[in-house]
Amino acid sequence: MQTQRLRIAIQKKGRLSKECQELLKRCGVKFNMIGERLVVHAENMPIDLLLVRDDDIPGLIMDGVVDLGVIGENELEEVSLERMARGEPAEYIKLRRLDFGGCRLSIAIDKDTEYNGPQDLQGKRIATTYPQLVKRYMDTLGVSFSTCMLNGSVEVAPRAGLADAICDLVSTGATLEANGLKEAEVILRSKAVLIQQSGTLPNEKQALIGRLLTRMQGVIQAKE
Ligand code: PRT
Ligand code: ZN
Repeated sequence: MQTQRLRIAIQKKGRLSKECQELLKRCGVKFNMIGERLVVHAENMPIDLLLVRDDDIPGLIMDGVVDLGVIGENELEEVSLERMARGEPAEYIKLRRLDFGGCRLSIAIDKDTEYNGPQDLQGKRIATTYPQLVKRYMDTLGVSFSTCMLNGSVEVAPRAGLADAICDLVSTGATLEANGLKEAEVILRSKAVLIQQSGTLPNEKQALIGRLLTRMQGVIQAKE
């Protein structure tokens, strides 16, 4: 389905949504978020915003369904590895890193357990929502392990006896501390990024993306 309007997928509700909407507004895109709409039309530019779960954004870009998307690098890289493993298209163009959504993906263990390096993780079971990123990291270290896939409550897995360690997103570290865990390895430092589908877009769309990027540059620099 072709449309002349530029389609941008953003997170509907969550840690990236507020700052993402603010950034677009500062770039001069006028829109009104009302109700539970999936698509919101910009009032002053040929742009449609698609409000979705963040998990869906990489796939929408890689399948060429939307033109642009804003997504955390952690999610983007996990989906990309997952799709490559399945032989599905996993291409995208990273337009720019943004100044929000910062966090790290870390392996954490019981705070009272001594830790001397990755070898201490040998043969351990690691609970995570990011099995591909964990595997990539552990493979480069040559450390074998097993996973326990959890889409939520990852931090309680060791206490619940489901796993020996976890690999989850950390920002302040308060969640780890509250669960008696400590960071052992940082496997990825992530921020929100603006990505574009890898297909060739009509000239007008590409020109509009160019204008948005120029404005974004100004907006982000002004904040620094
Ligand atoms: O509903 P939807 O699927 O769209 O949202 P979601 O629940 O999957 O994602 P959401 O909104 O929680 O996070 C979206 C993105 O924000 C993530 O993919 C990251 O790129 C980024 N981000 C930045 C974070 C954090 N910081 C973060 N701290 N995502 C999650 N957390 C969680 C973490 O999982 C842990 O539970 O916060 C807790 C740790 O925080 P601290 O401060 O206690 O260390
Ligand atoms: Zn999600």
